[in-house]
Amino acid sequence: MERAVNYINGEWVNSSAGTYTPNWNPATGERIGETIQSEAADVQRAVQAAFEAQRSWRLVPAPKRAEVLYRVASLLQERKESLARTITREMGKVIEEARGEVQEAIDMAYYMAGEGRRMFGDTVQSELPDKFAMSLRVPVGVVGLITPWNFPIAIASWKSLPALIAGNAVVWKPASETPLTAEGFVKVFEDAGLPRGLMNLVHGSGSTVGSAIVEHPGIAVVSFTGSNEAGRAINARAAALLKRTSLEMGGKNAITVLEDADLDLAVDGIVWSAFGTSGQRCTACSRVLVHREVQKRLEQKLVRRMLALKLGDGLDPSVDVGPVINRASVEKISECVRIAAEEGARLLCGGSPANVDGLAGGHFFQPTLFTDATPEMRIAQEEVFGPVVALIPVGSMEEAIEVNNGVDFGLSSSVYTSDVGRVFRAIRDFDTGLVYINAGTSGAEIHLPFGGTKGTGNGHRDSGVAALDVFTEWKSVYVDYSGKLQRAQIDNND
Ligand code: UN1
Repeated sequence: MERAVNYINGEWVNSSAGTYTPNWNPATGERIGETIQSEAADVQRAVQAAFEAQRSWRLVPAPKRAEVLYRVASLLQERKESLARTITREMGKVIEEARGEVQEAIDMAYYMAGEGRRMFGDTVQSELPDKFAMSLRVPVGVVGLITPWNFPIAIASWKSLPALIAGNAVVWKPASETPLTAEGFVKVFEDAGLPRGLMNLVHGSGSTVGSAIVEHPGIAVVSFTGSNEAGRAINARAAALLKRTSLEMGGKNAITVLEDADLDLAVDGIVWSAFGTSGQRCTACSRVLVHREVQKRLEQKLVRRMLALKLGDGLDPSVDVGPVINRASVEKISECVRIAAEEGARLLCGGSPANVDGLAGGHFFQPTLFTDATPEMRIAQEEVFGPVVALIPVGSMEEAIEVNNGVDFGLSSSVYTSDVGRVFRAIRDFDTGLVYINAGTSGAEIHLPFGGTKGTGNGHRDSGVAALDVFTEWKSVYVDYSGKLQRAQIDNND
């Protein structure tokens, strides 16, 4: 049995509580191992170590910090297969997607290593003669990262790598469902020679460890991806402490399929975005806004494709859709389906928990399709986080834009059309942080900012160069070489 412990100041250590919780494989129901549960005192130790380590790390030139990140990238590459298998065992996504997720972290490591030789500031003209003005990025100090189980390595990489290249130290609380994946990720930093104390891992619950991270005065910034309730609570508490937070939360992402769309291409995009990772992505498509003229044809094509999807253990390469994370998730999805039917959406496919031969202990849900949903139904408004999609008929591009934007979230949207004018209208009018044209709602690339509007977040972005904005402060510098007192905003000839 594998036991996951904390990593503080370069050492694998037990917590002060010394209690453990079990960790399960969602495809088989088997117990994988157990995870140490920590307390505020463990967070305190991690922050202390991070604080000490950051004092030297901030003085290391960023191109030198980058050398560690290049080694992180190549070790991730070497360990890609074993890390991917750990992801699949712990959270269930199919192995091909798990490999893709590790690739995201590899890409992020190379990208942020490259940032070590840029990290641009600005030199600007002073309004006074013989005076030089510039602005530069400086690290914030110690950052707290709280990450989810659905992308246990990719999301951790979006946050930790920009934090480190910018000269910060990290205290990380990974999701309780994916402790061994977190351990594997941290071992990469250890083996890459990251100085001790810069990357600290503290396992435990959100209410204990997460809260301690948010509360700790030594943590300057908290970057969180996860549920809306947790994100809002973090935001409220951090605001009272004048602490910066970067929050990425839910989505209710729609794919619009207009009457001039390539329907087969649209079906490919819907199936990938709605059922990839069993719908457990914040970028998952859970609404399809279909033009009435093509509704019937799209329904038929979708159902045909969905019935061919194979459910099972993600480690089996012939499986298309893995389990959902746990029993409670199966129950929550069942409840969403029940409410959708009660509110009048018409079930076309799936709709129930699934049994997979030989995997009696697994948590599976059939890929599920509703049609004739209306925009105000709960199935069209609330995030499901499972393999469920609702078709909403629309009569025009204008109506699609309105419905697309008529939800509390603003992460991702997509349109399938062959009309270039509609393409640019979608780019202009979809009010989401990500917009896709003739592609599904998922599949963001790491060198572009990732995040959303409205209830999805609080205006910050993960990944892309925008991530540096989360983990740095701007310092504005003026060098006066005139040899006399020059006063800005005042006429110095007076
Ligand atoms: C998430 O679901 O939290 O764009 C992240 C995508 C992936 C990342 C998803 N690259 O779907």
